[in-house]
Amino acid sequence: MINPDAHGHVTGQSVYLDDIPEQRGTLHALVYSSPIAHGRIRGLDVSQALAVPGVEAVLSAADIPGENQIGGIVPDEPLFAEGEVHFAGQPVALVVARDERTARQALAKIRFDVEELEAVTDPRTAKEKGLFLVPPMTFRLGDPGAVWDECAHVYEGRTESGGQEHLYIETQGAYACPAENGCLRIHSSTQGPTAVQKTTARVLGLPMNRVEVDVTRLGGGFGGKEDQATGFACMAALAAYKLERPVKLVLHRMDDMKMTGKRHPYSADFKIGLSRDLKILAYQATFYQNGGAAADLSPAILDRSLFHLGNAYYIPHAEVTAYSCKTHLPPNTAFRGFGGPQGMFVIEAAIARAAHALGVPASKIQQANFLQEGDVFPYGQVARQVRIRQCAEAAERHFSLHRLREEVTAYNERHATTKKGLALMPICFGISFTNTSMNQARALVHIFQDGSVEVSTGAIEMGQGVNAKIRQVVAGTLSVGQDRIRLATTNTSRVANTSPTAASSGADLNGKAAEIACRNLLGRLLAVAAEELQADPTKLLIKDEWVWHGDRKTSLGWEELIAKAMLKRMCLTENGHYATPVIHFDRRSAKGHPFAYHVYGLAAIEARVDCIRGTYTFDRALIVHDFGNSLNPLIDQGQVEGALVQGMGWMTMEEVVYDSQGRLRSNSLSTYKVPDIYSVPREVVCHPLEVEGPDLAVMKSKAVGEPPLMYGIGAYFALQEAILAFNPSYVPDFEAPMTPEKVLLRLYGRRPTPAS
Ligand code: MTE
Ligand code: LUZ
Ligand code: MOS
Repeated sequence: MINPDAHGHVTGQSVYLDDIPEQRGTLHALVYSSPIAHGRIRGLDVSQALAVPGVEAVLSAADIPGENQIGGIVPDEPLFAEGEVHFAGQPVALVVARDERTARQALAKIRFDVEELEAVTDPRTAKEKGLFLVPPMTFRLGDPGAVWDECAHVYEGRTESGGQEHLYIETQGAYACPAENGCLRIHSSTQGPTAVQKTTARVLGLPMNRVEVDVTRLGGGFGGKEDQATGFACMAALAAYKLERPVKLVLHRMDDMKMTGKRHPYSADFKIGLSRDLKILAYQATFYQNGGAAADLSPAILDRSLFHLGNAYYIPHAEVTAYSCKTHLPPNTAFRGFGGPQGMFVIEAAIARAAHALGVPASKIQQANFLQEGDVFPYGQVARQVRIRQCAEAAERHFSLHRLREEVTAYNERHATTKKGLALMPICFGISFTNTSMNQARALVHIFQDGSVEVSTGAIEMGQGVNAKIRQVVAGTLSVGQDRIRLATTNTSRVANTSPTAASSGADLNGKAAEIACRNLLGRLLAVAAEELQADPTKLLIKDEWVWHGDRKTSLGWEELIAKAMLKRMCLTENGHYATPVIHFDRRSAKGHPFAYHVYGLAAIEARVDCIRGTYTFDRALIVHDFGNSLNPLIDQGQVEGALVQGMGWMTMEEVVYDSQGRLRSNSLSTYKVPDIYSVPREVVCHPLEVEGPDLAVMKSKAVGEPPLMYGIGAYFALQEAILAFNPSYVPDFEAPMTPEKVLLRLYGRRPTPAS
């Protein structure tokens, strides 16, 4: 189960986009982007830039032979600004030169004349002005309006959750090379090679068959390259196509931070009603999504926030409306969790609000409302194989949560200036693209004459280990050694019409497709073996590279079998196609069965606050996670750890700041703080829940990429508990991230800031 990438990563031999050997004559491109957030373009003068020796071209909207349009869901995003600019960092032109230094010199000589217009950066302001990316969406179950009177307790409140920079180690980039007959070959650091192919074809006015996209691996994506890699690939392709030269475009870190969208900040209002015995009877909320200047993936992210409005709880009467607000910020985009975390933060805040008012631990309300078998989600799907209670029981068993709580209380009694807080964070995350049509994949498997195997799928390796998992699936299905199997690059000419590697479903969809291809190959190979051995094919099987007849080993080994199949002119190549069965969803009624299954888990997060400084550390993250039958426990453990810390970063320290004119102030790593080794909880323990996984997960191994990010939400509430232990007059508020500055203010006041 060794990750095939491990050796290359450790020795530095793994090839990322910027490591691809350059063809002779390669040109380098840099993006000129808008310095202001909103304005009318009066003129673009590139003559001085063009005059710099070594500059080959400066391209802008007027140079586009096809459509100046890259919007994936809604056609509302130009590749290069035309008429107006809508965010600071919006691409206006592309400088192409013999090297990057020359391009940078020329960039400074571009004269861009814009008349500045008012910028809207706040989603509630956008809503008041009627600025939306798409119409609002509502999910409704029962009728909360009719049951408020029956509730023993009703609380209202407001939440804010902030943006998050993806900070993939490899920045956005592409390398486009002209090929014969007006074709292009593009290397792109993208999660969605088909989107790159399709959009490049649209921008250049070419059929898709003239554009080939190839991806070896990404140095991280985290959702930031699901959609936003496309524009940069189109720019490199445009230049390569126009100049008939290879063109490379790789963003510098600060340019990447400035030009690309991030996790969507959400503002929300909630109202929650509980019965005397702490059952949530009703929940109503309004979400204001800060979408930025173009739709990008915002509509799908908005939907996923609604799908996760109730997290792991059953709420009989729920109604949430979500607005996708258009602001003059870079278009916000997919980020691990895809709107789910934003929706879940609101229900957790509502529970914390109620718990504080009632003087009970939040965990009591959480546990009283866990989903049970057969409960219905607000979107109509009936919950099956519900695991949240089992996770909570296992957590109690492994970690003695009761004793932990007593220890925290005892610690707080003994310590005057440091205080601990403990919070539980249950998760329930739906697996499948909520747009049903995207849940399909293909795999192309070649068995070569010597018995070695090459596998191509639509999956993108971005550090999450999808290639290792697919290799295991193929090795397991064919029952041959893993060292016989090689994963090819992801290439649109080998596997076409792919969905992006996203929604945590890369291994499920592509792994299932590979499994289908291998089963078909196996059937044909066993027919060959049956003929060769004069045996009944239904009695034959391949085990550890050998043909077996029942439990008797035959004389036929893998390599000989392949050679025989070749002689008999049998096809040693197979294309597997998988489309997730069962799922469907009707957006108009907002009902259906959108998810193949759900992933469950529970984390206990323990924080320790220095009440003099407002600084904090996390002492423990104790997790029970539902992996199903994990294909690769080491990789999955890594996914849990990485996602946990990424989620904690979002909730506690990563602060995306734009000024009132829509310019990014947190534009480098000196002003944007991400988790480092000291931010990681001192003790991270993750026990797998020991239950069988579902059939719709690849080899019953559940998707793992995104769900554990939401454990990080517990960090916010753990800090809140610690603050309350020091300052009982603090009224819990919900304005993430809970930075040390905010902690300090809350340690010494009832109401931390006038704004909240
Ligand atoms: N892990 C690493 N190391 N790097 C990444 O970019 N992306 C995450 C997750 N884990 C990511 C990662 C996101 S946002 C998703 S959707 C999944 O991986 C995608 O891969 P999968 O579908 O194969 O799980
Ligand atoms: N992308 C998408 C996603 O297009 N649809 C989804 O449902 C989704 N979910 C998570 C991450 N990316
Ligand atoms: Mo992940 S946000 O689905 O790329």
